[in-house]
Amino acid sequence: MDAEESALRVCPGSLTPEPPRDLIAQVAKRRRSLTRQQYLDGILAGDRTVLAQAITLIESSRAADRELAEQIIEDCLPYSGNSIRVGITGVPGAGKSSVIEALGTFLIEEHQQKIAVLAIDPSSQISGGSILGDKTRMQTLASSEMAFIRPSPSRGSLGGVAQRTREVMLLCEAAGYGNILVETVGVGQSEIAVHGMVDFFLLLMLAGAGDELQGMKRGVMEMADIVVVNKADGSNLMAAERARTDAQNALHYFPASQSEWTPRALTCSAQTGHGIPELWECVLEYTALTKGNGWFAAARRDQTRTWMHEIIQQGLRQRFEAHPVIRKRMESLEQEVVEGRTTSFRAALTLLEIYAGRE
Ligand SMILES: Nc1nc2c(ncn2[C@@H]2O[C@H](COP(=O)(O)OP(=O)(O)O)[C@@H](O)[C@H]2O)c(=O)[nH]1
Ligand SMILES: [Mg+2]
Repeated sequence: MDAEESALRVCPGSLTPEPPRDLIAQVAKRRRSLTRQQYLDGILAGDRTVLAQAITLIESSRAADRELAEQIIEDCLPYSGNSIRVGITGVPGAGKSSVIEALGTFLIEEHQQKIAVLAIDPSSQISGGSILGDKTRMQTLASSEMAFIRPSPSRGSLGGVAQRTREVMLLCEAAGYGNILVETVGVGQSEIAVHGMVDFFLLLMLAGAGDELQGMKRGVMEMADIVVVNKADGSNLMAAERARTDAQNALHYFPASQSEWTPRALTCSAQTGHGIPELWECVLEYTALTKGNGWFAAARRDQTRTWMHEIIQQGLRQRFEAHPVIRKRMESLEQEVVEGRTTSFRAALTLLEIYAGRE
């Protein structure tokens, strides 16, 4: 029994009258956390347990965890970037998780490549996470040594969740995952967040599910490098092919991308595996083209610049909202605005001046 264990086994009736609670907590904590170097070594060795622990630090709201997380990210940075980052969007039920399962299994079995699956799901804050749904859809991947699946953090704003996912992506790359798939639900801003962190963006659609609902009209299609109509199997085969032709026609209306890539429409079935190799072939073709013409690297540089500005904005907002005087004045000024005693502009300016220390 070592010193730590004996500390944990202090029992009533011993010389210590009270169980040393803080000592127990400290010991428990020390057992969990590794040193900065141990984290880096573990991640570089591809240790999934260490990787998962590091991600927990990234997602933690404790200042000390955050600080260690920043250090780990910094240490991993020189080893990151060597991957293909693919974003997958589509309405709930389109089959994103199933396609990821099929694609991931294909990559592992046919190409012996490692794959990491991350998710951004703002709705998980309400539903408590889509973890279960996803894990049951990804059974083969979940049990494979070559795959790492991490569901969406269930706390924080979309901006915060997106930032964490970007950081997680870097750690996964350092851990040797050459293929990163980021799944997002087809609602609102999350697609834009995912588009801003991946190299290749895939829109998964269903035949006959209503184009409007599926993002044709919401500009999501304009972001897509590939549109894939899923569930092209059984009696749905013809309908899927028609939907593919429609999507292909719709893609023609968008202006040519600077990447020189012409977006395509395909069909696939996560169930039969139809179209999965072709889908991946498309990703590889895109990568070869854009690495050749410089777009791949330029887009990533752009993303890191935008990311920096987003972190600044988030930080400013947090500091502003946490400022004690602002908190005090916010409510009364809001009231004045609502009652028409002052303008929104004047009230906002007053708060900004207070924050800048000029009032
Ligand atoms: N017939 C058929 N069903 C599928 C296919 N892909 C997914 N599904 C089913 O569609 C439902 C939703 O799939 P899921 O992967 O959870 O969709 P997600 O919400 O987009 O992640 C599940 O019941 C799947 O079994 C497919 O290719 N063919
Ligand atoms: Mg899913």
